[in-house]
Amino acid sequence: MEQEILGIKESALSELGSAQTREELQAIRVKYLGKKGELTRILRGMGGLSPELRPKVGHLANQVRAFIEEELERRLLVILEQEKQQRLEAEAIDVTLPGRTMRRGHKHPLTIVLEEIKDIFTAMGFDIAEGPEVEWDYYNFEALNIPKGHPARDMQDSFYITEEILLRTHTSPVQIRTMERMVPNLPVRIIAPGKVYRRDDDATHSPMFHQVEGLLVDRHCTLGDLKGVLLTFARQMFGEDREIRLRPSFFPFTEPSAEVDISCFSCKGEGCRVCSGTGWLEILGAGMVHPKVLENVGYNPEEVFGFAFGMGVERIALLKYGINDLRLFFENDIRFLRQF
Ligand code: 2U9
Repeated sequence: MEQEILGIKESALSELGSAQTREELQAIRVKYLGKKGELTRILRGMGGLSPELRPKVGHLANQVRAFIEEELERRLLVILEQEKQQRLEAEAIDVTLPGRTMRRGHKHPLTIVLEEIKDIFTAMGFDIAEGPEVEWDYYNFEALNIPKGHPARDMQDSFYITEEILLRTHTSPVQIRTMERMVPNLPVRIIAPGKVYRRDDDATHSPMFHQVEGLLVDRHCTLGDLKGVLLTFARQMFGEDREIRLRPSFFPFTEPSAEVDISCFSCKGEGCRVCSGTGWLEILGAGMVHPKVLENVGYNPEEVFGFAFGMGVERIALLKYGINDLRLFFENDIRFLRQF
């Protein structure tokens, strides 16, 4: 029996030596020390031994049991250490790998153009004025000499919140509000940049777009001053060799009114695809502020004169970058935006 116990010790020891996982260790524990394990079987069978042999064999069996338990514990520590090493190797950080470069963001093309426009006019002494995008019908239409029944007020053209409140269709109400605040102080010299809303949606119209409108009101102020300001703008924005021309037009809030063209920057006025062969590109509208508008805010139109102009930022950006569909500005396709 002693030989058998020593044999169990030997085979347990050799199995432990080759065990690689915690599961294998557990199987060994069950095989030798479990309820039906080999050593347990021997301890149970000791009843058949003579009283002289029993303590000796019992002592040996207990020694072997303790020995196997110790070896199991020792082997477990080795396996745990191996597992830890494997985990560390799997998660290892290779400090020699090149870093992942972070792509740097940049301004949206409309922001770039808007900031350029603002810079040009603030350099000429204009202040920047802002106002609400949800506006009273009075500020958006009535004060601007656009009476009830005017086609611009049609539900088809504007987004109405109530009968008296709508999304502003231009930034002109900002100029009305500014003049109301300033009267009788002069000069008023502001640009009003911002979002405006109209019921339009195609390749060259978006229901939301950006305008910059300008207004100068003073005691001495002529169409010549307007032309000088717009020529300065056209040259700084589209090149020093630009010319401008004014064509008669109509707006309810200016009189006289004009559409303003710049000489084509692509063909220098010769006529090409960009300017449809005309040599000119329409970039804004302008005029002398209508006497009714000056009167509405409390100036005396006999003593005070003003000029105003308005442009669509998207249109300026389309021309400047040679883009043919304004919806590209709002789709936020990174492949498009990345190019600016
Ligand atoms: C006040 C008085 C007059 C602003 C003006 C235009 C002409 C004009 C269009 C350009 C393209 C609108 O975005 S667009 O569709 N604007 O042609 N705007 S004069 O006149 C004003 C503004 C405020 C108190």
